[in-house]
Amino acid sequence: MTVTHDGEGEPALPAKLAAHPSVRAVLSRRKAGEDAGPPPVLDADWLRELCLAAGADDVAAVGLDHPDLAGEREYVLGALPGTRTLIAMAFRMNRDNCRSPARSVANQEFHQTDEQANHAARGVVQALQDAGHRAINPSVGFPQEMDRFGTDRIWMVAHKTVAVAAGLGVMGLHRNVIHPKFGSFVLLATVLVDAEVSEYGTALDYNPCIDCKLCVTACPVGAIGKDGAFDGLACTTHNYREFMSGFTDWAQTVADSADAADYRSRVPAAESASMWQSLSSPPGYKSGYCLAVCPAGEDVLGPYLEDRKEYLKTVLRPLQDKRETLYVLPGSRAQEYARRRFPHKPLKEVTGGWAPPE
Ligand code: B12
Ligand code: SF4
Repeated sequence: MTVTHDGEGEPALPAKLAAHPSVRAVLSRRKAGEDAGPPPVLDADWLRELCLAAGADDVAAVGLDHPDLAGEREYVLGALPGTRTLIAMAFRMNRDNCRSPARSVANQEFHQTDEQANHAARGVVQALQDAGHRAINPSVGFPQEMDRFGTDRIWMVAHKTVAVAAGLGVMGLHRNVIHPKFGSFVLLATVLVDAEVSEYGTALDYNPCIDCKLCVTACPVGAIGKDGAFDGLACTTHNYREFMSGFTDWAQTVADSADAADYRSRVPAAESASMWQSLSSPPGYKSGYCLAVCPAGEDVLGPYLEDRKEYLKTVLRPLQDKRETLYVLPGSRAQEYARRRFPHKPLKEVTGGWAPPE
C-alpha cells in the first residue's frame, strides 16, 4: 500500500484515500488556513448571545466536573463522550395557558414550549458544530431511552439538576426549578459540548419559592408534602395516565376485556377518545396543577401580592373545582387523600404505575 505525506504536518494517508476529491478539498482548506479548528475555550458572551438568538429566555453554563453533577456524568458521557460543559437554557411558558382548567389549552402550551426549546437547542448545537465542536441536545421531554424503562432512568440528562448547578434557578417545594424572574413557568433544555466556557454560572443565593404551599393544596392526588416530600408514584399514576406507564395499564385492560361491550364497561368513551388523542398527538398531562398555581418569580408574583383571595379564587379554585377523573393505585395514600379532599372528582383504580408489570 502506497502512503503519501504532504511534508507539512498532515498525517500520512493511504494513496487511494489521499487522492479522493473530498480528502483533497479538506487538506487544501487546511493548508489555506481556512480550517483552523475550534477555539479551545468558548467565549461566554458569544455563547449567551447564540442561545438567546436561538430562542432561549435565559442561559448559563456549568462544567461537567461540578460536584452536584456527579450523578449525571455517566449518562452524559454515554451520550456524548468528551463532554466538558453543559449549557442550561430556560424557555418561558405563557402562564394563563398553563393555568387553564381546559387541559387541551394547558397541554398545547407545554407541547409548544417543548418544541420551541428542542428547536432552539438544536440550533445551538448546529452553530457549535459549525464552529468545530462536538455537541448534542438531548430531548427536552420525549423521546427518552425507553429500552431502559423499569431498569434504569430513561432520561439522558436531568435538566433540573443542571439548571440549578448553572444558577438558572432553584427547586421549589413542588420539585420544579423556579427561575427568579419567570418563576415556575419555564421548561428547561441542556446542550452538551466538548469544550470549556470562559465563565460558568454560579448557584443562586436564595430560593425564589415563597413557601406559600399552594402547590400542596392544588395537587389532586396529594403528591407534594408540606415538608417538600414528593410522592412520584402518585404523580405519575395520575398525571402520566396517557404516557408510557398509564398506557401499559390501558393496553392490559384491552387485552383482558372479553369483548367490545366488556371493554366499554371498563373504559368509558371519553377515556378511549382521550387515549387516542394522546397516541396521535403529543400525550396529554392530566394535571401539572402544582406548577400552574405557583405565584413565585418577580414577573409572576404581582397579582398574588395585590390580592391573595382573588388569586386563590381565579387561579387555584377553578383547578380544585374541576370535575375530572383521578387515577390512583388501589390502597395508596393518594387514593385516600383524593377521596377525602376532592370528593367531587371521580376516582379510578388503575395498575401499572411507573415500572412495567412483572
Ligand atoms: C421524570 C420526570 C418527571 C416525573 C418525576 C418528576 C420528578 N420530580 O423527578 C413525573 C412524571 C412525576 C414528572 C411530572 C412533571 N414534570 Co417532569 N420530568 C421528568 C424528567 C424526565 C426527569 C426529572 C428528574 O431529573 N428527576 C430526578 C431528579 C433530578 O429530580 P428530583 O426532583 O430531585 O427527584 C425526584 C424524583 O426522583 C422523584 N421520585 C421519587 N420517587 C419516585 C417514583 C417515581 C415512580 C417517579 C416517576 C419519580 C419519583 O422524587 C424526587 C424528589 O423528591 C425531566 C426531563 C429531564 N430530562 O430532565 C422532566 C421535567 C423535570 N418535568 C417537567 C415538568 C414541567 C413536569 C410537570 C409539570 C408536567 C406537567 N405538565 O404536568 C410535572 C410536575 C410534577 C412535579 N411536581 O415534579 C420539567 C420541569 C421544568 C422546571 N421548571 O423545573 C422538566 C425539567 C422537563 C423540561 N425539560 O422542562 N416529571
Ligand atoms: S406554589 Fe408556593 S410553595 Fe409551591 S413551589 Fe410555588 S412558591 Fe413554593
